[in-house]
Amino acid sequence: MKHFTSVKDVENIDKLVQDALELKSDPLKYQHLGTGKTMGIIFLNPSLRTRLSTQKAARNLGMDVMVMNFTGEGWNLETQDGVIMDGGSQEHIKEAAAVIGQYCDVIGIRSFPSFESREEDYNEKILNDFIKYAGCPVVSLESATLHPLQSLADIITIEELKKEGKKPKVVLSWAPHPRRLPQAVANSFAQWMNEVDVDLVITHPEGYDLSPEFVGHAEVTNNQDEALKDADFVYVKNWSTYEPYGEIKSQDASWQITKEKMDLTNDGKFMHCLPVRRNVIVSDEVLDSDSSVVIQEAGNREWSASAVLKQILEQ
Ligand code: AN0
Ligand code: CP
Repeated sequence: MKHFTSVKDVENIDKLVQDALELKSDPLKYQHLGTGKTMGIIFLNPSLRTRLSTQKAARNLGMDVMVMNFTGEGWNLETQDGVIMDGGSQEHIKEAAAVIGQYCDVIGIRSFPSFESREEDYNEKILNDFIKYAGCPVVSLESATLHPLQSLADIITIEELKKEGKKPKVVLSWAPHPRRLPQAVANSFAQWMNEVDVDLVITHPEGYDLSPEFVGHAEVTNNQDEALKDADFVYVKNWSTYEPYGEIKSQDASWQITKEKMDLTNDGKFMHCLPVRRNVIVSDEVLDSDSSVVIQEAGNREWSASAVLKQILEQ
């Protein structure tokens, strides 16, 4: 694997999941692969899980790690080409990415959408500029439109929990949130689920359709109760609208995941990437119950990052 920005960079998902599970059972087995190498982990936005799990994964593979928050610590980055830089930005992404590439063998970058233009966000300008100018492998730590390390951890979790001999029914459900959130986690989950052997249903209020390129062959319904019937996994996430771009059209509290909703499922597991707002997205009762697997899912972030970094280091 050269770069890791979406499921399209993965040659064989089963092999990647098997690598992750092998590393989970023997975390230091491939420590020799990264000895003498350095990973740079760059954040343009906040993070808990990605920041810690990626560092841990890189260290387990023998790499040295440098973490840098650009907000407040780095120079303000200019991302537009051909601009006169007489405003608030001190450094262009061309130099910044190239310089980081001088110190690193692998770079991880988190960069949320700006929501200024859908075209710009969906063109993944910042991620692609890092790939273009850094001159080393680049791993997305959540980009404007996708969060592949999260989706891989989600697949690992489903693999660990699915019932023997039954194709799992997986429901991706929208839930309300007071802030405008990216579509990245939902896009990415749908994109990966389209590539594995599950029945995928996506449910959201009217007006929240995701980009068709990520919905793929999923069944889509505006009836959440109908979607939840017999679900084995309930993957919950808020996102803002794709069309028109980046709006909050609904705060309908009836979409919150409660015990009554989980009772519609086939003893389904509640999944969420975290961070999650309690009693907005999901009730305490569900999040604190045995049906919630969010901690196992977050734990698997270490193994998704480990498997990806292993395959990059093996190149
Ligand atoms: C971010 C999002 O929705 O993309 C990060 C999730 C991993 N969530 C928030 O900003 C709350
Ligand atoms: N799920 C996830 O990516 O969490 P962080 O934003 O805390 O890294």
